[in-house]
Parts: sequence; structure tokens; C-alpha cells
Amino acid sequence: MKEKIFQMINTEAFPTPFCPGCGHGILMGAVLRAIAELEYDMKQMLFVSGIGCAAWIPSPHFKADTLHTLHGRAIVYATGAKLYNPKLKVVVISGDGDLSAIGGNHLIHAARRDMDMTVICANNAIYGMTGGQVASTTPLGSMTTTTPKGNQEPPFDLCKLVEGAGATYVARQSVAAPIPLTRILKKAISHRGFAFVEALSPCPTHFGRRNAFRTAYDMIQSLKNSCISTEKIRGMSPEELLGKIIVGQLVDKGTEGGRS
Ligand SMILES: Cc1ncc(C[n+]2csc(CCOP(=O)(O)OP(=O)(O)O)c2C)c(N)n1
Ligand SMILES: [Mg+2]
Repeated sequence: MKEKIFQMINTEAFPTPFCPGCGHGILMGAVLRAIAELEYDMKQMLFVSGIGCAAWIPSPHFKADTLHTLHGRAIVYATGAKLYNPKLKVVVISGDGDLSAIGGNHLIHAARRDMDMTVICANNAIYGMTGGQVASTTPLGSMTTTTPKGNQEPPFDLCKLVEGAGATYVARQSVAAPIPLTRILKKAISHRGFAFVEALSPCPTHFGRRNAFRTAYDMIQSLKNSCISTEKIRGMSPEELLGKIIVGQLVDKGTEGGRS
């Protein structure tokens, strides 16, 4: 497996540009492992990203066709490529800001159309690459460079957003649980139709240090403590679920649909 994954990466592109403790590298590894375990041929795949730290995950690190596009426009390019060549397995990997703020409209409409593509959102709850501004995913009260008194605006629940828009596969997992994350990525990548994965990825540099996390390790521990799986929430009251993040498969409408 190690050898196989080694052949899927551009070794000259390493080390990655990610800060120490950033979760995006774990996500990168999980995506590669998922593809390797599925035994998909990278030559039949296209990876599309927008702009941001997360957008560096596929390009230039994957030895495959990649499109590193404009901020917020990854899904647009992915849609065009898929329409031109329906045989392509198209995977979008980008950040929460890129996909759900500037690119939010494209996200909901691709979900509504059940476009046959996988969208992997590396959600670090902040605009990482540009210095830590508030995002559409930043939790209430969190400190960012643009919310010095704490964020006053409620964040999107990305999974609910795309489910409401029509996505036929939706799942959430954190990079603190790389094996379940890989399992979900395999399901999402092999899904026919619009598949969405929200990968919770810590940003110690911009989110952590402004929000009382002393180390990157603390952020991983906090994710471990607050994530609860869909199986475990049965029978729990809304009060017990307060502050918890539900992870696991949230929607799976089978693999019959999908527009291309
Ligand atoms: C049209 C346009 N507006 C703004 C920017 C500046 N910009 C680049 S990346 C980014 C946000 C990235 O945040 P996110 O998508 O969450 O990725 P992260 O860096 O957190 O992984 C912004 C605002 C830009 N490049 N282009
Ligand atoms: Mg981000």
C-alpha cells in the first residue's frame, strides 16, 4: 500500500506548504489511501481545487490531472470537465471558505443538480491562507482577525446545507479519526451522483492560537472529544448533544442517480 501511494504523488512537490499541526496533510493522506484501496486509476481522474491552503492538497502533490482554479470556482470547472468527458471521475478538494462562502452558490446548485462528482471540503472554520479571517463556518463567539470581539454570526452546517439542496451522499468526519475518514472518502469517491464530505481539519496557526488552544495536539484532542458518531447519538437528548459534532454517514441515497 505504501509503495502504491508513493506512486500516486509528485515527490518533488514535497514537503507540503502546510503549517505544523495543520490537518490538511492528514486529509491528503486519507484521500490517497481511499483511492489506492478502491484501486482507481489516477489517469481516469481529475482533481479540481479553488484557492486557499486546502486547495493545495491535490495540486501540485497528486500525480494526476489537476486544475487549480479561481477562488470559489472549483465546482464550476469540475462541472465543465465532467460535461465534456462524462467518463472522468471528478473530485473537488477545497476549503470551507472557497466552497461555501465565495463558492456557496455553485455548491448548492451542483448538489441540486446531483452532478456526478465528489466534493471534499477541508473545513478548518477559518480563511487560513489569507491570515485567519472569519468564514461562513466559524463557530459563534470564535475569535478571528475580523471578529476581535468574537463571531456574532451563526455558521453554516455544511452537511445540512448540501443535504437540503439535494446531495445524494453526505458525510462528515474529522482528521482526528483518519481510518473512519478514509472509509467515508471511499464511499464518497465511488458514489455516482453528488457526494459531499466535510473533513474537519484543525488550523492551529490561525484558529487555534486565537481561541485558547495551546497546541495543535489540543485541537486534535478537542475534535476527538466533541465528535460523536451517528450510531452513538440514538436515544440522546438535544441537551446531551449540545456542543457535539455529529460525524459519520448522514445521507446515502444509493448510486443510481447522478447527472453527467
Ligand atoms: C476573488 C478572490 N477573493 C478573495 C481572494 C483571497 N482569498 C484567497 S484564499 C481565501 C480564503 C481561503 O479559505 P478556505 O477556502 O477556507 O481555505 P483554507 O486556506 O482555510 O484552507 C481568500 C479569501 C482571492 N484569491 N480571490
Ligand atoms: Mg478554511
